[in-house]
This record gives sequence, structure tokens and C-alpha cells, in this order.
Amino acid sequence: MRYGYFDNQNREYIVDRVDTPVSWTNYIGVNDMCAVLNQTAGGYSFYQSPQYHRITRFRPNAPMESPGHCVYLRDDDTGKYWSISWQPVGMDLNRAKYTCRHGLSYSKFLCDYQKIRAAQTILIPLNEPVEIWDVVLENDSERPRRLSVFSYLEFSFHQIDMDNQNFQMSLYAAGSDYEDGVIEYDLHYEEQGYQWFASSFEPDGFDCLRDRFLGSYRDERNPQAVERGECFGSCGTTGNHCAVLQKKLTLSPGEKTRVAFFLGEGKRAAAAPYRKKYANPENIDRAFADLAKFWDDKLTRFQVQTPNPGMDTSLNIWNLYQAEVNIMFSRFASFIEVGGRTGLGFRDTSQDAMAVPHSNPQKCRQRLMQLLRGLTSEGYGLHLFQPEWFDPERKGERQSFQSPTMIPTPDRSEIVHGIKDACSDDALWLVGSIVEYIKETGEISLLNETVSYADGGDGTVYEHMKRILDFSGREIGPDGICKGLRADWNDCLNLGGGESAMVSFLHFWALDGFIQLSRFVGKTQEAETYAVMAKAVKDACNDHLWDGKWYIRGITESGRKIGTCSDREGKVHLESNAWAVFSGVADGERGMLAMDSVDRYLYTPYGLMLNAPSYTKPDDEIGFVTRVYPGVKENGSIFSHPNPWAWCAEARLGRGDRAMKFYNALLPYDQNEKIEIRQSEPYSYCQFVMGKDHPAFGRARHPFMTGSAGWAYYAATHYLLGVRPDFDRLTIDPCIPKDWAEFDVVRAWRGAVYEIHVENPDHVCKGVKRLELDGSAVADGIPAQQAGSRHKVLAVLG
Ligand code: IFM
Repeated sequence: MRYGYFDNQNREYIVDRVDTPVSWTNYIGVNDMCAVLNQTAGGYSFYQSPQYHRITRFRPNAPMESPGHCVYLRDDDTGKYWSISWQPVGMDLNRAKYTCRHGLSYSKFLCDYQKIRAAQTILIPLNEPVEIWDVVLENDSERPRRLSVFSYLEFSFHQIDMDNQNFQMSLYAAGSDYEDGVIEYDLHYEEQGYQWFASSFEPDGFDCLRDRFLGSYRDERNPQAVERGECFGSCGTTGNHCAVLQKKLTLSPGEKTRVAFFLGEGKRAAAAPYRKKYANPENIDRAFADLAKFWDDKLTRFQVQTPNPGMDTSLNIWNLYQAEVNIMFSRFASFIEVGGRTGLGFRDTSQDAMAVPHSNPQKCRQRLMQLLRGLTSEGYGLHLFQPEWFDPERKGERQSFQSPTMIPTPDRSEIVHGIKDACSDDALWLVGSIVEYIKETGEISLLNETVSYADGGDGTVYEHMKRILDFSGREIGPDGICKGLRADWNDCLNLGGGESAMVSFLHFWALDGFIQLSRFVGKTQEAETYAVMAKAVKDACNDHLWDGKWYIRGITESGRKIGTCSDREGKVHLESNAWAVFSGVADGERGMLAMDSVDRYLYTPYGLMLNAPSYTKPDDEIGFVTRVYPGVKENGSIFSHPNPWAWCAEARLGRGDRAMKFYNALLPYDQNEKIEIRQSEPYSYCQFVMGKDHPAFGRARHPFMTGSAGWAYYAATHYLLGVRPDFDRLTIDPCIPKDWAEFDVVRAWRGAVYEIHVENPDHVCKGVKRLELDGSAVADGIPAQQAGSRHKVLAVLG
């Protein structure tokens, strides 16, 4: 069963059955003003922060994502009414046709009912804090139609805590009024607590008081004002507020009209320029075209054509989009993370920044700097922090989304709690991201920039990297393996003073990148020093972590090994085995055996499970993972994020068929036709898919905000297709299925464009036997070419 299809031409996913099993999400806005909406326009908007500056209300964890940003239509002759985005009125789907087109930073809701064709497109122009609802109506009947159009959204008390609890102040501190066609919403206790709502027309009616518009014992499905066809003209101080503007219009047979609604930041006066500008629909079209160009510029930096259509659609459109949304929104705005916490998760943001330095170098750089400032001088990162705390430009100030109730930057002593708060992996990812950023951009000077530490003092970026590696070199257990501390990548594996195999592998990977970088920039002394550390790490791993057919996951504080062949639960773990191989710790046969065990014990048609069998008995020496339901999240689900690590590992081993088998299993695109199992959207990786040990095996949850987006993109582009930047060259080293005869990649790198054609006449998985740049043989990768130039690259495998 399917609920929609991919329209690659328009870079849209078209939901043609809008009663999807769960919300199918999209992200609107790429700068300060953003909205998270589903396929029925349910969701919320915020300005800069979903935690401190929520604009529209969201009822978290309720049966529908509500309320939404909706437009009601009413036939003023018959009194029938409906909403363009299906919900909230929710007509019978056999009598009305609804479609949602989720595009890149916009969503379009279409409806065909009562012989009125309607469309509502929601977008936020690139650099303007205004949400536009572009509404087109067409009379498809043979008689003139008298219609009323009503907008509806519900305002929020801005700060999520205020909006969800203890209303004794907020409820009496919110006000609204209407003047000259503009609604102004005021959260009285906030200095900047204003929003406005306006339209392209002179309204025939308005309502700003939610409960007046809806009426008693009603909700958004049957508002009294819509039912009677007339707004009440309500506004005032206190209570809950909404934005309703009504327009009455008559459409002759075949006539089409276009009206627009606008939601913006600031007082009423701020509305005027936007109203004027966007009352002209050509300017809306221009804003829409600018958004399309914004995404086109990003996507065209890596385009691929392979024998795998799902991979093409994913890499050319949706996977990059999802990875970009993660780096832009930094994870905390969704229907799951409803803005209750914001800031940067150290490990998550570090990994997000690895994936898109080619399409968003500025944002990646900004994130890297924020993370470097969130590093303590001891070399561990603050697991979760607000980057504003350490922003040199904002020192001593409150955050920009200022309000008297907002907590100002805390003292350092309140922020840095010492090692008891540290996760063992957090900062290691940052070393890798910096290395990747420099490989992409060539910006070596970054290493010499001076950056503060979270607990005081400062050092160069290079010095920060050394402190991270030293911390992991120091925080080791009795076997020389990194301590697990509060957690490693797996939040639910809480080994404390016990040892984490995965982190030692990660340490080795970070060391390897750092050593290569040091050699490249001529810091040979440091390269040698850290090569000694790397050898010690590798030896310790191979001496203590190999179990005969796979690598164990760790060792508890009491010395018990986790993930051994004698374990009945949690026997084989994905993270440690994939990282053993990908990091380069596992050589030759051990690598093959380890990944064979992954295939044997963890593979499912929906991807690789994190561990198997799942834990069923609480065991606090191992951690919270043993208290999670079997087959769910960290306990034996198909946790998406580590899956790409296995693709990279298989690519390192040269087994392209296996790598692609793993890739395809997780690929959301491939589940479009059996979406009743997956339930979640097929254009986004989800955080996890229920594993074999859960009755809902195959059901995916938590779309968009997940590290799997960045890693899937990174692994597929860098290791499966094998096009990866190095410090001074572009490496072409694919690992593909044997039956692929050829594929093409267009890759922009350091200002030049490379049209790469890969041929596979001998049907191998890996190994480039001939590499040509513009017809001439080159030995070892493609040296960086002049910015602005375009080149043809041929790679022949064999
Ligand atoms: O690695 C974590 C991540 O930081 C948050 N989501 C869950 C992952 C696995 O525990």
C-alpha cells in the first residue's frame, strides 16, 4: 500500500492519500522564522528558538498535530464549510480530493471539493521573517459561487514552559487587537513579544480571541464563526488568541482568484512593507523561485545517476535536504522534540557538520566554532549547551530572543560539572568533523584560530583537537580501552568506569584523521607523537576486544564483557563491529568475520538492528538499554544512525554487494509501496525502525531529526560512490555492486566542477585501474583545479 509518490522533476513528495498512518513532516523556513508542518498543515512556527520564541501553539503528544495553519472555505449559499488542508474539518475522503505536496522548504495543500479547486502554499522567503499562505481558489462549477475564506492559527505564549503549565500569569498577560486589517498579538511581559497577522486584502471580518471564534464546546473542526459565516470581531487582553481574517468573495464560473495571508514578527507597523510587497502575487512567485534556487545551488553540488533509482532520489534530493535541515535546526524542533530543550547536542551536531560542508560550509563552520567553545579545557565536550552562552559577540548579554523570564547566561560553575557529566564519545566526533571541513574547503588557517574553552582560557583549534585526543588517551580503563563514562554514542549504554569498545575505535579514527592532517600541515612532531598513541589504542583493541567471530561492545566496571558469543542477550552489537572495521583497527580476516557476524545476526529487510537478541532483563551495570522494551530504540531496534557505519565498513572491505544490500534495506524510498508497515514518511530517514523482537517489526518512528540523515549521505557519497575530498585531491574510490556497469556523479569541489564517469567493465566491486582527468591519466586522485573551471573525470574499475 502507498500514500503517495516522488515527483523528482519538481523535487516534491506528493501525498495523494492524506490520511497517512502518522504525521508526515516537512520543514518550512531556512533562517530565523521556521515552521514544522505535517501533510494536513498541522504544526507550529517559531522565531529563532522553538523553546523560547514559539509563535504558534502546538498541543504536544495529542492524537493529531494540532492546531495547524489552516484556511477554511465556506459556501455562503449552502453553509457547507471545509478546510483546504483536509484537517481540521476533515471531510470524507471519498467525497473530497485532498493532496499535499511537500517540497523543499515549502508545502502545498490542494483540495477539490464542492466544485471549488483550492490550493494553499505555505512558505517563508529566504531572508524575511514572514510566513506566507498563498491561497488560490477556482470556481469549477457552472454557477457563480459566494464564498467566505477564513484564516486560522492559534498564538502561543512563546516560551514552551509557559505555554504548557501554570497559566496564572501567561493567560492574563496576552492580548490582541485589530486595526487597519492587521492583527497584533502581544505577550505583555516580553519586551519583544509581538507578532502580527495580515492579508493581501481588506478583511470583511476578524477574530483574535480563540474561544470566541471557536465557540463553547467546539474546536477547530467546527468553529462557530465559520459555521455561521460571520466573524465576531473579537479581540482584547487576557485569554488565548488566534488570527482569523475573513474575506467574502464571489467567483463566476471558471473564475480564479488569489489571496494571501502573512504571519510576521514584531508590532503592527512591521506588517506594512510585507503586506505591500506580497499583496503583489508576482513577489510571492519570486520568493518561491528564490527558495528553489537556494536549494538548487546546494543540491547541484553533488548529483548522481546510478542504476539505483532510490539512491538517486535520495542523494539528489531528500537525503541532503534532511541532512541540511538537521544542521540548520540543530535537532530540537519536531513533533517529538517539541522545543522543550534546545541548544546543541555535542555529539549530534559534530556529526551533522560532517555531512554537508560541501553544500553549507558557512553553517558547518559556525557549528564547529560553537562546538569548540563548548569544549572544556580538559578535552571533553558539554553534552548539551546553548551556543549563546559562549558567543563572544553576546558576552554578558541575554539571548536575542530576549524576555525578562528568560534565564540569562549561567555562571561557568553552573555549566561545567566535571567529568561526571561527560560522555566518552562527544568530542571525538568533532575532530573528525574538523578534518572533513578542511578536506572540503581547504581552509587550513582554521587550525590557528584562537577559541575559548567552556571553563575558561583559550587555545587554537589545533590545540583543542589535541586536548580531545588526550582526554580519550587519559580516560582509559584497566585494559587500555576508553572508559564508557555517562554514556558513549549509545545514550543507554551507561558503563561509567567500565570500558567502551566503540569509543576506542572512534578514538583511533579521530587519531588517524588528526595524524594525516598534522602531516599535511607539516606538524611532523605532533604526527609522530599521536601515531604512538594510535598504535597503543589499536593494540589494546585487538588484544582485549576480539571475541573470535566479532568484537565485543564493552566491559562493565566489574570486568564483565558485553557482546560475547556466550551472551544470550546483547550477543552481537552493531556499533563496535562497524567501527572496528571502518576505523581501520580490524585488519584483514577479523574485519571480514566481524562484518559477517553483523550480517548474520543483525540484518533484517529494514536495516541492521543495533544489537541482538534484545535485552529482556534489567542490568544496571550495562545501563538503561536493558530497561527499554525489546526491539525498540537502543534495545535491538533498527537504529538508523549506525547503519551507515556498516556501509562504510563494508566499503572498506571492498564488498560492494553487501554494502548496497545494507544501504537498500534502510532506504526509506524503497518502502514507499509497503508503507503500511513503515508508517512514517518514505522521504526521510527515521531515528529507528522497530526490530525483530517487537511485534511492530518494521514500523519507523522519529523522522527528520536524526543523525542518520548526515551519516547516510556521508557514507553513500564518500564510501559507496567513493567520491571524497582529501586535503589536496579528490579521491575516487567507489565500492559498488558487481552488477553496476557504470554511474555518473557531478561534484563541485573548491570552486571547480567535476563530471565523473565511472565504468565497471570487469564487474568488480572496488578498485580503480585507470583514472583520467580531461583525457590524461592521473595517478592518485584528482588534484584541485582552478576555481570556476569544469572537468571530465573517468574512472575505470577493474
Ligand atoms: O547518539 C544518541 C544521540 O545523541 C541522541 N539520540 C539517540 C542516539 C543513540 O543513543
